[in-house]
Amino acid sequence: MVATPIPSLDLVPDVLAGRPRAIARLISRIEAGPEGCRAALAEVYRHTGKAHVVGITGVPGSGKSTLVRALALAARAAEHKVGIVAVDPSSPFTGGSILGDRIRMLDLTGDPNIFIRSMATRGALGGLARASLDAVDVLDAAGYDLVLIETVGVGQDEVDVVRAAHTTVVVSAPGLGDDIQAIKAGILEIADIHVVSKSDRPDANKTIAELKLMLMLAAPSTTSDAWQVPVLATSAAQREGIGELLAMLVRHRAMLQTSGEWDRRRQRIAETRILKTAEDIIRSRFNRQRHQEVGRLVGHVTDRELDPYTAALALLTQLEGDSSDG
Ligand SMILES: Nc1nc2c(ncn2[C@@H]2O[C@H](COP(=O)(O)OP(=O)(O)OP(=O)(O)O)[C@@H](O)[C@H]2O)c(=O)[nH]1
Ligand SMILES: [Mg+2]
Repeated sequence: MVATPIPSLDLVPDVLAGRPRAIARLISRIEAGPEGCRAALAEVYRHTGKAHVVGITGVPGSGKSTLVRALALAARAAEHKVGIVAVDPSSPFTGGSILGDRIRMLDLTGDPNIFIRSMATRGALGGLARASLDAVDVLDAAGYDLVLIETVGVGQDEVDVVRAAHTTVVVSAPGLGDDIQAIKAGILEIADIHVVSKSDRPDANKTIAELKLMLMLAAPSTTSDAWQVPVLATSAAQREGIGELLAMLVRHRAMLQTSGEWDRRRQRIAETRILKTAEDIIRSRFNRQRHQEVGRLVGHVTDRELDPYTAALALLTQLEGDSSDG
């Protein structure tokens, strides 16, 4: 007999009490797939909505992980409980720094008021956005009042994840090429706060000037009456600008709340959550279905008895009929 694992729902009281082991376990189950923990997640969700969720994005190597770590330490010193969800890119092109991230983040562990989790994909397509945002829920419900999500600013899924935050920070860095990388990545306009990291480097001033110029040119879409998107210079290496960034996050949250934008963002986030979860359910149903149904259709399409379009519709019709679980 194999020992039966604790049902996910039974982990929830310990999660709500902020016990790191239970939090880590529940997040591992979320990563493995939502099937076994839907009741637990529903219960967790009822206890969310208290944390300030901050998305931190930027191109690979822009200094996000280092910044997140410095920011977490500063927030910790200011009596915050800080949760960190680092979204490991599933793309084989950007997977190289994962180990480095884990090493750099090591010195934060052991502090019960900082919880760090790197989300890994299961090698399956998609699902990372859903799992990451579910993990944010767990940390929120567990009492982490500041939750930082690090994602690389490449790929729709990653961008959707940071947009499911109350405040979005876009990190640019000197020394990564001539252009402002955020423009190329298409993430310039999602920023509530711009950070130019590695300000200890001599070429940082050029990056700051270029970014400010770009923002001026783009002014109508990037500023509102209530909020002028600031450009902050930080150096995680020299511990400079980190306190200012933390203060700016607090200011942004206050602005959201006084302007009414907070509620609009919460609605936008709720919408993203529904859509990402639905996508995930459809994708996993589809993948299951594929194995059962697609083999039969492959034969017909190979033999030219069916065209791919008709076969695809047949597959989808079959999928719709199988909507009892997921
Ligand atoms: N000079 C200087 N270098 C920094 C600073 N912060 C980060 N770096 C360096 O920049 C490189 C990338 O830093 P990371 O924090 O891993 O960047 P990242 O954006 O998380 O990278 P990915 O996760 O791969 O996208 C590392 O070699 C860091 O040592 C800083 O404040 N000053
Ligand atoms: Mg990183």
